[in-house]
Amino acid sequence: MTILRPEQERIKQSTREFVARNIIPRAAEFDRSGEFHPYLLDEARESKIFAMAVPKEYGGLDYDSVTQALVLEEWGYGCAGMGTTLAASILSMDSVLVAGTDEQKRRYFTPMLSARIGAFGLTEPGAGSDAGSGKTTAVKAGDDYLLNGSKCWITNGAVATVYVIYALTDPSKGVKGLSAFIVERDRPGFTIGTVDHKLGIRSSNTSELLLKDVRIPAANLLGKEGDGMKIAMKTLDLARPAIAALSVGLAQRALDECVKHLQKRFPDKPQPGQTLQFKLADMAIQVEAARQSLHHTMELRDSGAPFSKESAISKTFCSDVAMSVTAQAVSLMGSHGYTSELGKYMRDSKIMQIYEGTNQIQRLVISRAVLTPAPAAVSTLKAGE
Ligand code: COS
Repeated sequence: MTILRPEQERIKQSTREFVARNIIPRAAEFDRSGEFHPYLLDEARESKIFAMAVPKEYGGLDYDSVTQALVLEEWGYGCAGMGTTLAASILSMDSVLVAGTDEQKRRYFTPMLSARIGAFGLTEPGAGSDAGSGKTTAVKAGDDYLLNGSKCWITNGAVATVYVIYALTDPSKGVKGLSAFIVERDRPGFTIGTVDHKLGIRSSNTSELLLKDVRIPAANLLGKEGDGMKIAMKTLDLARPAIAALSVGLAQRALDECVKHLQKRFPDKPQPGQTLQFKLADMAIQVEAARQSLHHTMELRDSGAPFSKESAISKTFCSDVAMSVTAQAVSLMGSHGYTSELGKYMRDSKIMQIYEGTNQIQRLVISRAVLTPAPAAVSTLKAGE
């Protein structure tokens, strides 16, 4: 178990209270409706939690990485859909942290201080796992760029205020012609396409983005033309542990609900049979090992050491644990499991193995690191580098 500092303990406790008050009571209803509810943003405004990754100099909470993991675990415990809204907004901010100038950071982060959210637009119909093969273009037009194309499966797509959009400034160079841009929601020509209906995380929004001659100033380019793939990869290194944190929350919730159910069902039998005891123990081992893998990655991240491999390991391990523990919880509870909230945890867990890079892609990243240990996988890119 990670020994938390008093400040981390306090934040964990206050987040737990926030989640118990505002998230858990509405989770089933939002899951049923399958829609994002702005209610959450209203409730979160005062706490500034959507700015927990924003550095102090831009007015944010500037939480260290372990503390961010603690918060996201609690949100995942309450509702992984609402947790996804928070995690995806931070994902988009990570691109700006990686490559933004001071002015761009101020502009992008300010809305987060009042619980506005961002979205990260990399994926396209023909560019999912193969992130570098998108078709969206950004053509220079005087002092501006004109963006054309589409993005799909974008978390927060229809509900964000600001976006980081990846587009080709030089299609002839392939992945080396990819660039990253800040795009504000109210730019003419920027519209929302299909809103996806999902198996899980149904309280989060996932949408298609359509860009038709969207004009943005050159000042919205992050880094230099052609930096896009590197910015995206560094962003994903930073962001993948957030999925690990939601996964740990999901797995812990399923375990707790299982225990609660057993204690309620057999009130005169404080100890279930040994078969069940061993199953619960195995679930607890998985949850705790997953949490430790995540905290280790977060400590590395804050130390400035390379953490690309560990980021992929914790994302893969924690999401596999979430899938396994939530499915075991349903099995252990039988019909009760299948008809209760446990079903939601299992549905919510599946996406953890898919988004922000499928677990197959993570295994590719991990195996490359194992086969060719890098001297120093860079984790930050200075503006203009
Ligand atoms: N940090 C910094 N730079 C990185 C990097 C990292 N972690 N990983 C790769 N790069 C750089 C490489 O160094 C290379 O640049 P150079 O050619 O200048 O050396 C460039 O990025 C391309 O890397 P690579 O050749 O490894 O790219 P591949 O096409 O082989 O793809 C994978 C790499 C598959 C790992 C990548 O496409 C990927 O992560 N896909 C999943 C995308 C994803 O997670 N999507 C989810 C979106 S959010 S829901």
